[in-house]
Amino acid sequence: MTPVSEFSGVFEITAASRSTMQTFSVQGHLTAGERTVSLAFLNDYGDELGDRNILLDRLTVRQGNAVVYRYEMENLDHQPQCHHMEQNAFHLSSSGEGCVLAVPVVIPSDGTHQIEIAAWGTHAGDELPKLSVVVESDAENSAGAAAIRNKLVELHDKLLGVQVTPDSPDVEAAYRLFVDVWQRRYESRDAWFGCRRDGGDVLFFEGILDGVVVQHENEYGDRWYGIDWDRVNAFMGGIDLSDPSYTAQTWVVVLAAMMMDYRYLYLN
Ligand SMILES: [Ca+2]
Ligand SMILES: [Ca+2]
Repeated sequence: MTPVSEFSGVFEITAASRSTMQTFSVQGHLTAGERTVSLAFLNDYGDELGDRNILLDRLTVRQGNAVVYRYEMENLDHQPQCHHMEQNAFHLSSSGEGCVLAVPVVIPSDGTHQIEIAAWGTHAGDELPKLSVVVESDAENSAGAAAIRNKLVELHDKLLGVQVTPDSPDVEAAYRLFVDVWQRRYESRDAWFGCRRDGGDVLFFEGILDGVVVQHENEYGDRWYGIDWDRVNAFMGGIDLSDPSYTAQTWVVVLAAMMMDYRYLYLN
């Protein structure tokens, strides 16, 4: 859930050719105006036997039985590092953060809408290609904004011991921080952000993975500590670290800010 998300879905694509193309749909309430459908390929993979990719043919918006908007995906203007056009489709070949596609859609009138994506994939490895579809509006009135405010109300109760409402000043301030952090992360999506485990913080895995800090000793009796990278890499390889909408990283910052609040530090 991001500050702008309305409704969403994640789909596994079994179709492996244009002739067996599938249609995936999400449905929810939208108000009139220009909205965005954000599409992400969650699990790129490749080996000597093949390459996992997603091919997006078209996006259709329906209101009831009427088609109110249609977009051919090959017309999408996008940075070329993670795609090319093929078979009248947008060939999404990698899962990097910069590869999340923002497709503009025009919603003519308020009401329940169905967003349909016609797609197929190329298969490799032991998972099917996964497509994330998020319909987005704005950070003021979206369903995502309301859900984040409700979660902040709950956190104020749990962490700070205060009773607040979704529109009280405390929640407003925390929500503004959430939006600022999320926006900044979103705008810097192509930049590389390292993490502490690569910087040699030997206590990074404390409480997460036991015994990964190993003591070494040379023939002169000098001792030093290192990390058992085989175990660490096996552990990290089993974790899904994808955060295509940047919400996990944003919550980390917002939670850290709340835990520096005097009411968390001194009153509980
Ligand atoms: Ca097409
Ligand atoms: Ca690929």
